[in-house]
Formats: sequence, structure tokens, C-alpha cells
Amino acid sequence: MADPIDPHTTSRIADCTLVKLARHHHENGNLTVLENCTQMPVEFVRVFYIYDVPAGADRGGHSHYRCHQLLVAISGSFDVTLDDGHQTRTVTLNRPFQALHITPGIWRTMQNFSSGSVCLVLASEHFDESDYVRQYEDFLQLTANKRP
Ligand code: T46
Repeated sequence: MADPIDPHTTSRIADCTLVKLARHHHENGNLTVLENCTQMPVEFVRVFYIYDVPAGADRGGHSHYRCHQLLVAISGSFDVTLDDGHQTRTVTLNRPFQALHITPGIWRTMQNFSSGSVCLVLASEHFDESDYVRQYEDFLQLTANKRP
């Protein structure tokens, strides 16, 4: 069987999209459901959340070989900078009904966390350190020869 193509050679920040999640509106508050179904761009197997981020601290600083992720600011706000090795884009997440889909092969950093913010992450893979590229120099090498 042929080796799978490394997504770093094809990843584009344009493929990272904002997904509008449905809201069940009620006068006593809103409710949003995240469920594996056609509404979602990927099936997920893991959920984690990032919270108590000190003022001025950054998170992320890596890319993945296989893992897709959906990020939601379920409280407060933060910025996500996406980098495909050639272009960058920064997206502000500040709505609990908006999810950012990050595809594999994209370097991401998160910064400007507001006080009390919580970043919910849905991941398509179980945790596996070998799925991470954590050195930016390695990422630049992997993305240097982008396929058209
Ligand atoms: C990502 C961004 C958005 C685990 O043991 N299991 C897990 O499922 C995760 C996510 C992390 N860890 C351990 C690994 C590290 O010792 O928790 C520690 C902190 O992880 P990391 O420094 O990777 O955290 P972030 O916030 O920089 O990145 C995380 C995810 O790791 C990453 O996939 O894209 O959130």
C-alpha cells in the first residue's frame, strides 16, 4: 500500500473553516449540542478544555499529522493564529455557537485569552504525542514543498 500523503504538503489555511452551531434559544438561556452527525465536518473521539490561562500566556505552537480539531470559545474569547507554512490567518473565537475546524498540517497558536475564558476542543484522534510536530523549524521543512 502506498504511503499516505503527509497533510503538511497539502494543508491550506483556507480549509480551516468556521462552523456555525445550532442554538436552542430559550428565554432562560441558550443550549448548543455537539454531536457526531452530518452537521460536523469530522467525527471526534476526544474532548478536552483549556482554562485558567494566565494573562499574556500563549498555548499551542504545533501541528498534527492526522488529528482534526474543532475549537469553541465556550466562555470568553481568544485568538487562534493558523499557519500553513506559507500564509497565516488569525481568527478570534468569542461565541459559544461558533467552532473553528483546524485541519491536519496546520500550525496553530492561541493567544489573547480573556479572563475566565474556556477553550473546548473536540479531536478526531486519541492523544498521541507522535502525531505532533512541536518544532517550528521541522514544520517549515515539512511544508516547504507544498503541492499545488
Ligand atoms: C491543540 C491545542 C488546541 C494529554 O495528556 N492528553 C491530551 O489529550 C492533551 C490535549 C494533552 N495532554 C498533555 C500533554 C502535555 O503534557 O497535556 C499537556 C499540555 O498539552 P499541550 O502543551 O499540547 O497543550 P496546548 O494547549 O498547547 O495544545 C492543546 C493540544 O495538545 C493540541 O492538540 O491543538 O490544544
